Amino acid sequence: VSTTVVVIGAGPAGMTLATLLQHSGVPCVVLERRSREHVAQRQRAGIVETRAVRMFDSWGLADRVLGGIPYDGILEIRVDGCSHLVSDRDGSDGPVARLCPQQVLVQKLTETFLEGGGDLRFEAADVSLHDLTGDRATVSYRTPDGTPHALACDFVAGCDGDRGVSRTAVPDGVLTAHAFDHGIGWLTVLADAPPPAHPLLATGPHGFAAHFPRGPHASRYYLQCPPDDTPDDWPEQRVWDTLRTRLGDPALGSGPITDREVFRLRSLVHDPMRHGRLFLVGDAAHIVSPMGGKGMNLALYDADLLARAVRDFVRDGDDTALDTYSARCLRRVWNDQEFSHWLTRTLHDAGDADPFLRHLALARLDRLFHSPAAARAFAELMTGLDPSGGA
Ligand code: RFL
Repeated sequence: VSTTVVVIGAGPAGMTLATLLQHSGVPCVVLERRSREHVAQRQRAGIVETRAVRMFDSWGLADRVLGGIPYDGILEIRVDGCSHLVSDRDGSDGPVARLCPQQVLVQKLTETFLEGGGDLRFEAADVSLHDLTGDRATVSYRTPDGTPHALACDFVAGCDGDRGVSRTAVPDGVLTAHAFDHGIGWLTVLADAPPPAHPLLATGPHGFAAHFPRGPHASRYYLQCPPDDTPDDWPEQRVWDTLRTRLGDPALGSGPITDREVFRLRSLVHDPMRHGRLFLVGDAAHIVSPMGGKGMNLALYDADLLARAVRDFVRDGDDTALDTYSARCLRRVWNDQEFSHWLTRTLHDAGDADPFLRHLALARLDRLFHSPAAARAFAELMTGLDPSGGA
């Protein structure tokens, strides 16, 4: 059996790529390790940024795959209990960002792909990649009953996240991993509790906290904590008490907690994002710490570039965009890594860092709140649009 592209992973990267390939008339097969139900309820990101909305719009797919409501672009930053509003409005025309939880985007992409006759195989076990530098690659896997299968293809898209198999199929020494550990832990909590008026980031002497909308009656919260804490260190009452203190809001509404985990803030970039017929897409190639909300949005950007590159090759025999895929993606990845790192440092240093670093961070925030030029630069980074006009 053969196809043009085997897509490994049915998360945001894989389902965006598969849907765009289908839209371009390029045959593909998606292999996903987990069940459809499992993938459809995995909650992480909450905002599809302006650039990504315009990307789907350029394919005529924005209304089909993006539920949710337009995001008014306002972000609240609370410093020592004092509120400041910043905006992502950068003066450009076109559709704006949407409040669209990651699982809703994945569900809608999956529906769109399947309704279009797409070939999506859930619960594919033991996926492995072969002949990545040969004339044709092969991807083998097993169905849930253990039956082995193999798919020959022109290209493999590794959309299987940071812990997938695609990247491990690349021989040692081919990829360089640039890794950074911020030395910061975050407790993240999902709760059926009232969302904030605007996404909210708060910093102060008690540390960092954040509150994001995740639907009309749901919220995600973040609390800075020692990186080695476990969720058991954070019983419900401690979570709500600490949020009320750090957000400076004694009246903060609570609700049943539906998920709670602790993770380390880390950043990782693999360079290049290609090996022979294998292209790495999204988290399989790079991890961005969650501050700034870039991880999922970068995955969508990679998928768009790869879909266009494969389409050019299949339709016109033009491999230029395949050859420049990695460099074009990485330019955007480093830009967003820098934004995420800047915001992470600024909001944590403005909290409980040593006094010199604290004053530097407060000066950066003061500039953001009072300089139109600084606010404009921030808006540009939030929308994700490329001011140089590049894709
Ligand atoms: P995913 O979402 O990890 O999907 C990978 C898919 O591949 C499957 N898979 C395999 N399939 C077949 N064979 C194998 N061997 C396989 N191994 C894995 C998996 O089951 C899965 O279905 O990667 P993708 O598509 O690249 O998407 C990346 C995003 O999920 C990620 O960047 C974001 O969630 C990051 N992120 C956020 N991004 C934002 O843009 N804004 C946010 O507000 C935001 N919040 C977050 C986040 C990540 C978080 N975590 C994970 C720490 C909040 C949190 C808590």
